[in-house]
Amino acid sequence: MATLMHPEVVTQKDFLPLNGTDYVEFYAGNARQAAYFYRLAFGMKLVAYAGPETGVRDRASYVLQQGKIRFVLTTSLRADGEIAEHVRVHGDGVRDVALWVDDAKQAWKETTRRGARSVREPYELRDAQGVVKLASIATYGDTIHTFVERSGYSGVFMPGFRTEPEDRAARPTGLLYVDHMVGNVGWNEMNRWVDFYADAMGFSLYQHFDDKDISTEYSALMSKVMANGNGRVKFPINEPAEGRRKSQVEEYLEFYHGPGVQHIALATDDILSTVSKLQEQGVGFLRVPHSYYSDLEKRVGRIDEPIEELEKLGVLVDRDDEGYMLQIFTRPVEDRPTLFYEIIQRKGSRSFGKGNFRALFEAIEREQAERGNL
Ligand code: TYF
Ligand code: FE
Repeated sequence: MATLMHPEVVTQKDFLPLNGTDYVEFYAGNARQAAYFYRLAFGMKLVAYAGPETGVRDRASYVLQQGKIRFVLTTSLRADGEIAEHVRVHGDGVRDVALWVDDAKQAWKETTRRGARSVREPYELRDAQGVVKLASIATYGDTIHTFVERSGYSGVFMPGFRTEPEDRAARPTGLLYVDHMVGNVGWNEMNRWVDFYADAMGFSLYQHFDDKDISTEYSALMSKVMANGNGRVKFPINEPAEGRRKSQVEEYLEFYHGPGVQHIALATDDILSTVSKLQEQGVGFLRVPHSYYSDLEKRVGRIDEPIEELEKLGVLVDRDDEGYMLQIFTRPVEDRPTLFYEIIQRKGSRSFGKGNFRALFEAIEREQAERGNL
């Protein structure tokens, strides 16, 4: 059974108030080319840059933005060091899920006091546009959370970055904000990380799925969705479960060499338009069989979108007692079968697509089999 919790009934004071996701930082082997992919395929605009030209000697970082979504792509300019090592072990991947707070020092104090491991003590960056205060803690694998306090900072991103001229190459696709970001963790580690988000960060259980919700003929996983007090930040945590063959989470762990961010769900308010553009711009999506669409109306009832349009694009639909939602998943966006994206449009529903798990996971397994990893 999937269980739905209502965080707004919790009345205790939130010791870690979050305004939302501030940025997602990726470490990449070639950030300039990765940025080009996100600009032309996903439609994010290059807004800021830091590197040798701005006085940074060891790295280059590209800041991309669309709606409230902000990605930072960082590459190492050296053979060794934390960035190069991250890329050597994991390939390109998410290093930092940064969270926007009103008080970074307080966020760091409250979380480390409750058992979070500090990665960087509170510090400040300053330029003519003002000050940004930061501090970082560790989460699963080599992933971190940086707390970002922007107290009136008026620059485009952060001190140390130069503003880029209007990006005319980017091809916007209508993506608006990060809906959720999913972590894959190791065997039997889900509850440990659920406890971390509850104890150290004050999150609560929002929904959970057991291996019966999520098992296909072959493979299985378990998932719990943790959400912060105001529900703006949602982190599902997956672990592999024993099945007949290798689960998608195991494949991820093998190729990423440990826990890490599995998928980032990006919200749109017009999924048909967004997904059409993404497909025209070369983004590859998973496909489910025709039978999914012949059964759809029976399963979810009447919806605004024509079913032929949904089928043409491969968009999936799920309904709960509050409304419905539409979602679709990209293929992995790298050579390693690690990170992928979800495009999601919510029409009242808080679902994560439980009704689609079977069709979706079978589609993932067909691709796993093509890679020889099932
Ligand atoms: O975020 C979620 O929970 C949904 C479902 O490997 C999901 O998007 C869960 C695991 C997975 C792919 C999708
Ligand atoms: Fe998701």
